[in-house]
Amino acid sequence: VDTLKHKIQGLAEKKAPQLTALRKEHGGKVLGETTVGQCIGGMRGITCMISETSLLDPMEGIRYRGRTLQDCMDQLPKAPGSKIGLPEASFWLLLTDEIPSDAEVKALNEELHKRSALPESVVKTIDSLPKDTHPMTQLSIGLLALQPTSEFGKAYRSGTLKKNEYWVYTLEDALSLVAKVPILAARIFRNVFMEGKHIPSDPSMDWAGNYAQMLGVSDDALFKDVTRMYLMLHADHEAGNVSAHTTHLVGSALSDPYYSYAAGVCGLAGPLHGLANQECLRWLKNTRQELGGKEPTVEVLTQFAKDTLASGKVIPGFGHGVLRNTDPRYVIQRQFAQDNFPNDPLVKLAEVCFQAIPPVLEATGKVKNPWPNVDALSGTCMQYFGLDQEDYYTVIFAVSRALGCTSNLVWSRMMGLPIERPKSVTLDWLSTKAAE
Ligand code: FAM
Repeated sequence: VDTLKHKIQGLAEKKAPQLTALRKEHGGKVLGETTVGQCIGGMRGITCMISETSLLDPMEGIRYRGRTLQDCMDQLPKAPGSKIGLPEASFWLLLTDEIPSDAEVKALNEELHKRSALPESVVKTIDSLPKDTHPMTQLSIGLLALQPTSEFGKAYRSGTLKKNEYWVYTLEDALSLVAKVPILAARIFRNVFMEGKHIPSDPSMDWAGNYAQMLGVSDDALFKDVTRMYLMLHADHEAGNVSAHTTHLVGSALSDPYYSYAAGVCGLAGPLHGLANQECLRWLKNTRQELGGKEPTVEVLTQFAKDTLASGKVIPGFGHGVLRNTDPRYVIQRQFAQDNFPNDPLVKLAEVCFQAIPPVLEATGKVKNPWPNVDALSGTCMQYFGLDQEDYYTVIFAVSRALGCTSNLVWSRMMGLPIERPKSVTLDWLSTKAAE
């Protein structure tokens, strides 16, 4: 942890003059105007937040500290025999702006294993939940049940915590939360879908490989790789999406990382955000069922897509609030599926969807991004290995997004970002303004 702290501290010292100059000399610089449409339309596109960990380009997709996801796949350390950049290595990158060495990732994994045990009280809370409680609800409850272990919370209550140390205690909680979230998530899976038969954590395994092993759905080494890929690709996506923004907002009140990320998980549970991967697999499986044994053709899928829109529903897995191109997270998952299981029926169906759905969405004239997003293939890859419990998919997303959300909390505290307080207005106020 000391190496990690030292690197974060060093990066902060390097960035400090830039932050000070922006605060002191450029505070009045206008970045753009806010329109009535943005006020009513979900603040879309309003430039008003800082996040150092990642930046989203509408055409190119996300960059983690300036690296594309393909850079991360190529450059991040990998597990033995694997081609996938490790997610815990991306966590190090998000925190330090450095690609970690194999030795640094090994040390990080050892540190995470040391912090991974769940307190008995948390195990009892999770095991007591009704089995039909949605896995995302269980995860959020589990994170709140962990809140009493918060180092930040304890230090803050002690009254001795100095402002320039907030980031240190936030990092402590970030490491412990990231260490525990796969263990918690695997316990929920085994409780709900495998009669509570648990697989122990394996300290010899990497973070994501251990999670895959604890889910216990497949001994295929590729399942560990698809989990590693999934957890690296979903880690961070700028700070304005619902889960990242919620975590950041709650953290801005100095609620500790457990409160903050439990709130972020509640946002991720929304059908228009993280739950879309579950909805997308459902849509594909329903479509396959209605097709009977018939080969999916572009024509047939075009009609299915039109029927979905006509029923007033969205087509999950397509579209995005910021992206205006095919999501690179989709492109990398698609390559993995084509390389490893191109003939899986749902993979083949998803391929036809990729051809059929964008033109249908484009034809509506209102969809700003008709292309597939991160959710269009994620469930399909997981079900190939037997993880076909759709209700669980967003939990896997949440395990990954803990990396980006908690590294952002560390940097928000490091930069001394204050409590967030945007202004709301009434319709009458807006109408008066509009009439000016
Ligand atoms: N299917 C049907 N209609 C869609 C659509 C889709 N995939 N994507 C956008 N639209 C509609 C949208 O509902 C809106 O219609 P109304 O004006 O009638 O309300 C119109 O097109 C304009 O929307 P937009 O500006 O293009 O998109 P938004 O920025 O409002 O919304 C999404 C972005 C992601 C919420 C939207 O594309 C959507 O609902 N997609 C389907 C659900 C999904 O896949 N969500 C996961 C997104 C993913 F990135 C994630 O966060 N995991």
